[in-house]
Amino acid sequence: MNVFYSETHRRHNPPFEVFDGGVRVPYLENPDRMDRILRALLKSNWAKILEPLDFGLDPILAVHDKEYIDFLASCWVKWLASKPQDPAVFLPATFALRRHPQKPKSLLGRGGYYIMDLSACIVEGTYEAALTSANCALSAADAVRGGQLSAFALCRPPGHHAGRDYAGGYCFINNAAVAAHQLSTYGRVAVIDVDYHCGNGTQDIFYKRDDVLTISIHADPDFEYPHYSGYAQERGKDKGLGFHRNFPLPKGAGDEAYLSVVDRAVEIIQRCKPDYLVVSAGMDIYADDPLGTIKVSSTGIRKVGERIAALNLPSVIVMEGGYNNEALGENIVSFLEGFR
Ligand code: OKP
Ligand code: ZN
Repeated sequence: MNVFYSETHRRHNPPFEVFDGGVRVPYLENPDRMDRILRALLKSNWAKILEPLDFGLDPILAVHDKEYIDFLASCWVKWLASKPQDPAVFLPATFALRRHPQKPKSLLGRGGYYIMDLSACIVEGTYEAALTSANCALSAADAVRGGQLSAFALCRPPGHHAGRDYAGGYCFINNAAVAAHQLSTYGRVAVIDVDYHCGNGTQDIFYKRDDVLTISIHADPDFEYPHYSGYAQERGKDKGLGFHRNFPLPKGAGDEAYLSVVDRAVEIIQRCKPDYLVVSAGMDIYADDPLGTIKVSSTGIRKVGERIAALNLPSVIVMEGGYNNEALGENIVSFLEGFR
């Protein structure tokens, strides 16, 4: 299986994120995650690691707002120029309520407009890393478009929380959405998101579209991040009505509960008869994940991969979350086994 990966992700390495209550903790979405995954892939003997191609900004601007991307591109230089007391990371301390339409021009005003939370820290290399991450997804889409049955985009930073014009939850550019939109120019696409957290950005981006079916299985947002989307009654809008599904799960859901929801999602995808599949593969459903509360075992993760792979669709698998670094490599390799 072709795996698209670049070392550029290392340029995005924030020294901390801020948890509830204002506590600074070491950044969970760290470069070591990729090292663990690479090590496991190399051991597997079937992964072919390739550099992504550069697809330029057009496919990114097809799903993201131009002013938002400009903000990501210019944020760091403006932040340093503003002579902040602690320049370590750019993080706003105010957040816009989008029901008010104002978009201020100041850097911190824009930050609070475009950033959803205190885990989407911007540092010097964030933009470059996010662009390269999206290029990994586009390269995988290109491989699948070119006739490969599957390809893995080893993306970092992840993407599924990023919407058309916002960053959040370690995500800046929505890699899966960029790939899905690209593939939608050739046929119908389904996106299945098995990250522990709701893929709110992907949901938002395709919410009014009937050519990209989106499904997310995740912890109930009533208690879990991202809190404001991912409820079962959200099913798309206008022409897109019926083309989005959420499957919220309670704390403690195990293999059996999780797999039965995967089966339902697989049926919905089959009924839609897509030409391509994009999988947002977050491994934080794992029982011992430090952010997760649902309890899928490593064997369960393998079965999730197998059941999705059984759709037998040309598939782009995109790396999302997963924070138990010890187990991350083996979990994603087990997940991918079904697809090769
Ligand atoms: C990204 B991905 C809550 C802190 C939440 C953001 C989590 C982002 C997860 N106490 N921090 O979906 O794995
Ligand atoms: Zn997650």
